[in-house]
Amino acid sequence: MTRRLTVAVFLALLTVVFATRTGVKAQAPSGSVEAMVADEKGKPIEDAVVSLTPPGPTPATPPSSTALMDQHDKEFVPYVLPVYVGTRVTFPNRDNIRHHVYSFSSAKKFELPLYIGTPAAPVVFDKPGVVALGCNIHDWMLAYIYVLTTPYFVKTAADGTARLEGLAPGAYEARVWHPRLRGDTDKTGKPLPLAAGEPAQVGFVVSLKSEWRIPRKFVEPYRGS
Ligand SMILES: [Cu+2]
Repeated sequence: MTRRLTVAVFLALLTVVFATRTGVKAQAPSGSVEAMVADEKGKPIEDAVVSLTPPGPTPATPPSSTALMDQHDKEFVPYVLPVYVGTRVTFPNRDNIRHHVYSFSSAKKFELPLYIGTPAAPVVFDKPGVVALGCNIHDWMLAYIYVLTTPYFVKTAADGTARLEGLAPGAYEARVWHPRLRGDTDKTGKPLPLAAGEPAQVGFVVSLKSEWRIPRKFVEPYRGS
């Protein structure tokens, strides 16, 4: 083979390799899911977490980004924060009074003693499960961090819907969780085959326990700060 021919063959091969790589990247097939969560009467349920367990292993590395659980106007924001196991969460206090955040939940027992501003170190949620948050000063403050074993999840909006995009096609299993879910999340599992193109649709009809929270209006006049 002449030198010129060798170079030509090499260049041609390189082009093929590049084209294939670029093509794969540009056309990587990805699937999406449209979820809907409602109660038995068809009323949409907000703050439900729909999660998808992939057919293969989930990424082992914890996410590098830090999630936020704010305290604003003496409430936790958001009310429900779903995170992938290993996620760091910071608890910035946007109020000009002190909060004392704690949890007694077995998935993460911790406390951030009275503070203003952002605590120096985030809290790492390294065990799956439900972590109920409270504040020692303001009894009505309540929120949940839901620690998942899959990075594929989404929270429903006020209309009960949620959309998850950019998933590799495959045979997933979908589940739903809500702080007041009656029953076990594991029993809500249903197969969800995902193909590229048209979004897959999944619906959950769930029953919620009635809510009991310490009414803020009765407590606040006496313990306002
Ligand atoms: Cu507080």
